[in-house]
Amino acid sequence: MATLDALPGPFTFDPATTALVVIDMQRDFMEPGGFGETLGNDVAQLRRVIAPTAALLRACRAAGLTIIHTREGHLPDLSDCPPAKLNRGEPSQRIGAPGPMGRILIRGEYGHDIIDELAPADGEPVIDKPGKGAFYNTSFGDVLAARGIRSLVVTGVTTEVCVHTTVREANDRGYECLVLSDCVGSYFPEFQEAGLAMIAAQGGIFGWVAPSTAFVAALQPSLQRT
Ligand code: TIU
Repeated sequence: MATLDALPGPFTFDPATTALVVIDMQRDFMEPGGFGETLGNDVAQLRRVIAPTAALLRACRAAGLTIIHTREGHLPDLSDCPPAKLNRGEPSQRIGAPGPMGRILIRGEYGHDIIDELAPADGEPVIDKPGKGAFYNTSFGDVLAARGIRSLVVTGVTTEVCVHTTVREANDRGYECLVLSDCVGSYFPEFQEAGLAMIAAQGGIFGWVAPSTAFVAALQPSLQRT
């Protein structure tokens, strides 16, 4: 077992039953011309997440930790996109419309894939999800169960949308979730702060929060064993 200082208190985990989850680090959210920008967001807000997450991935791969990536997106015929999602708001381009990185938020398009800096390694599962949460209409729960995973170390974008939805879904299913504060990002600084505070408030109502350096330091003993 390993332990690190976190909010609201120490987070204890067994690396053998812990997975790093990297949520939706896709060009559609991170790069100009994608889904995030069509919603009116400044995608530059998310860039600071890339370097610490790349370092975290290196450490987790060296430690042999289970690593799972997710991508939000829809089938080319949009049959898995509810009208409530497709028609909401006044985006500059709707889901499925042609953009500079291919059709917006559509599986198989260049914009839908994960950014080069955080590309999945061979053998790391990539969960395609139609919603904000990683469990809804996906194999995520089965993948976790098959590997005996009990704890999730959660990273990715955006803090208050797909990260929060996934942590809430995971918490209700009995997983212990540690959210790494420097490896999650929001288009809104105030939502980043509130989103992290909401995880750890009330004695850890959804989970724990810590910087990635604290988690990597706690992994070091398992690195030395390998
Ligand atoms: N819009 C926004 O902040 N996020 C999303 O739509 N999806 C994810 O968070 N991945």
